[in-house]
Amino acid sequence: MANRRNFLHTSFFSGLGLFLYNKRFPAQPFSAAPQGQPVVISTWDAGLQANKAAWEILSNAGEAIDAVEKGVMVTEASQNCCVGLGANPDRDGFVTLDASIMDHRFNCGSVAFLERIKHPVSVARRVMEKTPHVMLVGEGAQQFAIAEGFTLEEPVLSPAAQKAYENWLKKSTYKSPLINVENKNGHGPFAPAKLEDGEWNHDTIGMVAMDARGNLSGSCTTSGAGFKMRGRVGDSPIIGAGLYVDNEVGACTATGQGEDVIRVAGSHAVIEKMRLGMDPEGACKSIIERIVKIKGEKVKDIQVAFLALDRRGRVGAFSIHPGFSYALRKEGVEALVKAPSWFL
Ligand code: SD4
Repeated sequence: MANRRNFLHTSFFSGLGLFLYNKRFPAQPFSAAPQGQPVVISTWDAGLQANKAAWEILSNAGEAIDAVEKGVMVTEASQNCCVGLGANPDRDGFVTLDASIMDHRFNCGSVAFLERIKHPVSVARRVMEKTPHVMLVGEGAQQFAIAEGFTLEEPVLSPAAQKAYENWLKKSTYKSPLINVENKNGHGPFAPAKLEDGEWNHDTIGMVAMDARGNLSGSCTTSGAGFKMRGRVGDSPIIGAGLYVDNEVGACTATGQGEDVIRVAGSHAVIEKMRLGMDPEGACKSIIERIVKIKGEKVKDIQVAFLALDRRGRVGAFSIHPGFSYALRKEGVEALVKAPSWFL
């Protein structure tokens, strides 16, 4: 039973505990960036539409975590491009989806090899918010989604994905396809001409944003590399590879050949460069150079791009090959920006 002496004893030590706790974990461990200037960036042309949805939230004093979820949901629901249930299938014809999300407090969630769910990014958010885990995969992720009220849907390939798959089946060459590279006619990633020839293979949206409070968040969602082996998982759902957020420093997302992003823990590596003082473009460039060095001759066969935002609201990107563009939205600006690249 508690008596006064015990109470004093307890309160003294719990007071001391609080003091020590506060010393070790300062009251504001997640310091905010300059306030009032929201910004959102996302990969590829599809980012323009996605940014619109994100901007609705950011420009109304909403939170970055809501913006990056709602933003990429637009792309997931779209039948016109290559993310979500209408996207390129694996080599056996199954659409399998990967997604991740991360907020300004190192909370993160992801799903991989998820089938028949329209909005994998929202399942990733539920993993983050409702489970003690970071990542759920395959059947388990699907079971969790159903338990959370998501409904199972049959994938309906977009006409472009259907055609690309049929073309691919003619040769069925199983090697990692060259992805996300501008074709010689200068078509962008969603140009039908490129999709129709079955070579084009772009399947991801990554988004990072800062809200009016100066908090950062990010999301990434994909059907992965088209015509991949069944069960293959790329960088997009791997925290630190396809996505990373550190509110003290910045946020980064990746697109392109996932295996080569994972190899260097790409998005985390970019953040660490920014922590050392590099601006976002310089940091993205330096990790692209690391990949170029690792890959040697083979670098001509892969595309990787990083897109980053720092806590001051500066943005930057860099890719291996030309052709990577990102969508930018902030007060008074709505643009598709062509990123610099290692090959000219
Ligand atoms: C993956 N990084 O699964 C993704 C693919 C991608 O545009 O970005 N496609 O490897």
